[in-house]
Amino acid sequence: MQIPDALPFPFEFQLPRSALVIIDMQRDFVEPGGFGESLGNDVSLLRAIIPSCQQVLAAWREAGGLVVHTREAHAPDLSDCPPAKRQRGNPALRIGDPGPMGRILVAGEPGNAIIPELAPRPDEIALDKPGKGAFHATPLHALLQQAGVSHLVFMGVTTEVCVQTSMREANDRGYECLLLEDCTESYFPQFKAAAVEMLRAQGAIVGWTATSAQLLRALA
Ligand code: TIU
Repeated sequence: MQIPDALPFPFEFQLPRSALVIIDMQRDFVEPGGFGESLGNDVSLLRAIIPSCQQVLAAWREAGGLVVHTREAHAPDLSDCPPAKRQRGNPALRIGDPGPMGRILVAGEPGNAIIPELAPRPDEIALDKPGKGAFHATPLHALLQQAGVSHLVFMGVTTEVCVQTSMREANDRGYECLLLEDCTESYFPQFKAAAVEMLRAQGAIVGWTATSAQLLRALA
């Protein structure tokens, strides 16, 4: 398969060796009352990508591709949350504090769940990750290696934080990475624009970008 109009040049992939990686589309970031809003952000911006993410997820499932969902989530005793991460800045709510949707960024709490629109199926990989990147302190690399995956298609939030970190981690581990531009969003549009440009700069130094329509054409 090929996305001929991917940037900065065509992206070639084989579905059996590819995975769709959906980063942190969880209530904490996408719905009011969660961690994202506690950092002072307008979460409505992020909700705008849900329909295009749903379309891609449906097409990827239909084609039989591997799907990975991640959640930024900590153990209830916060043993996997470095004090530096918990204490940084002056947020209204810190990781582990009780919020309107349960404890902020704690595994198993209502706010930590992936939004119902993109809920994982039982046969899909759903990973809790304590870091911004999906490879830090998770079995993701081992699971992908076991499945023979070499190419990753990314969606999710936020573009310049968890998505970009995960793509850089993946790139350093030898994966060919593609970001779907209209399936990722930031609380800061200028940060999204900059992240998209820098990832594909210098001859795809981190990876490629494409639109969901371009990927859907390749899958059709
Ligand atoms: N998932 C993710 O991006 N976590 C963040 O903390 N993002 C922010 O933009 N804060």
